[in-house]
Amino acid sequence: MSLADDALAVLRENDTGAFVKPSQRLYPWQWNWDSAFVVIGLARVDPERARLEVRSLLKGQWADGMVPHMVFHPQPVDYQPGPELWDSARCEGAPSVATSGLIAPPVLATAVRVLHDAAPDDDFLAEVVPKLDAWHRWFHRERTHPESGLMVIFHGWESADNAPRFDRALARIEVDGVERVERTDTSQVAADERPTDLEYRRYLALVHWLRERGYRPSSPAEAPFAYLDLPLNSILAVAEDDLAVLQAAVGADGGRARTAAEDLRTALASTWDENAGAYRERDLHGDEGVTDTVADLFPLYAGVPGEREARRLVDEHLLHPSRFGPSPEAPWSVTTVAKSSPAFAARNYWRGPVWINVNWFFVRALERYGMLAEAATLRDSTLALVERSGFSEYYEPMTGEPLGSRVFSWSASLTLDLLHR
Ligand code: 9WN
Repeated sequence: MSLADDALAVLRENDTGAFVKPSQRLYPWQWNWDSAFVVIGLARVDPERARLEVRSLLKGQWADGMVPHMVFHPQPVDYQPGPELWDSARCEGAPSVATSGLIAPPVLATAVRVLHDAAPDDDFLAEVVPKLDAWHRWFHRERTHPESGLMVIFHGWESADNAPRFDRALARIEVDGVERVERTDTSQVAADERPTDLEYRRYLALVHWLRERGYRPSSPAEAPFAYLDLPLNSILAVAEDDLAVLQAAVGADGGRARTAAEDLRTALASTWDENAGAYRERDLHGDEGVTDTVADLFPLYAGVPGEREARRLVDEHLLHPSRFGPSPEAPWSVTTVAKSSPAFAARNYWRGPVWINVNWFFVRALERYGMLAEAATLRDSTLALVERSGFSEYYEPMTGEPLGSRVFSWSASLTLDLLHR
């Protein structure tokens, strides 16, 4: 069987009929950006199935436009914390299917654009474009930090869970009252590859706080965790570009989305740190700074840097052997934390390992800047990694060893896309 056949077999295996689970047992519900990545992989091989994936995710859309990070389509599965944690039925405007109350980086409009380019379907587009527009409007209404113009996240689960850039913000979260933590993940994956129990207690304390407010804090100042996350903002900028193209395809006005994308790029550009040659994130209750995580490089995906800044980001960070790039001791890149950072942990989740979706974002980023040789090298090494270690959730950068879930949908799905590039 070819790599493409193997990848497709993973998606078939994880398919519940209505949605593709991120992985069979570790993640048995529908997750937002996972499904968007699935759509990207299926766009060329099974567009009809890809359309169903989009429709299933949009069943979780709230009346105010939010498309939550998890949708709990009824099915008998063992996963904690499950729908009871969120209790979405109590919230005004929640859909009939149970969902979480948080969001994920909004990849869906980009996925629908890939699908539309591969297999246009006007009726489908007319159905989903207004929903995507409502979702994007939700961001600007509910999550704008007025001073910077960037979107705020209220939980690490809205971006990269236990990335070291959130450590200080999370350390401030009181965990009183969250004594027992029910979690199924560590019965399936080695505990040292996952967030710690203390981190989980903080995640749950934050969910409890948000749930009491219907997941709508009155302001970022009030929220215990409020963070200007560069990946989410960069992904939204690209999604707005893609939405504008889709709107043009259905004869709708793409003006709002185009302006929003430009405004986000301007806001992202102002976080550039000339000394570091990278972008700065901001914890709204703490410091701002370059975090030594791959987040600092994400504006490249959205086309924010000029040629000179882009070259610095790539040469001094993305591909630099002591930073995020390949080196003789650690040939597998892109690491999620710089290898020169004291926080780098080769096996732990978002604290160092290589993730296929991160590589996919940077292949696109390099292509966007015309750095085609660099893009091809990263693409080829990413495909070599899955060829050697399977469609794992993440990988050890020194050995390429598979970590986390071993049959992970977005790794399979984005492999299908990378094979086409
Ligand atoms: C919590 C499903 C999801 C991804 C996230 C990833 C992880 C869950 C977890 O798995 O999050 O939502 O258990 O940590 O961080 O990006 O969508 O694959």
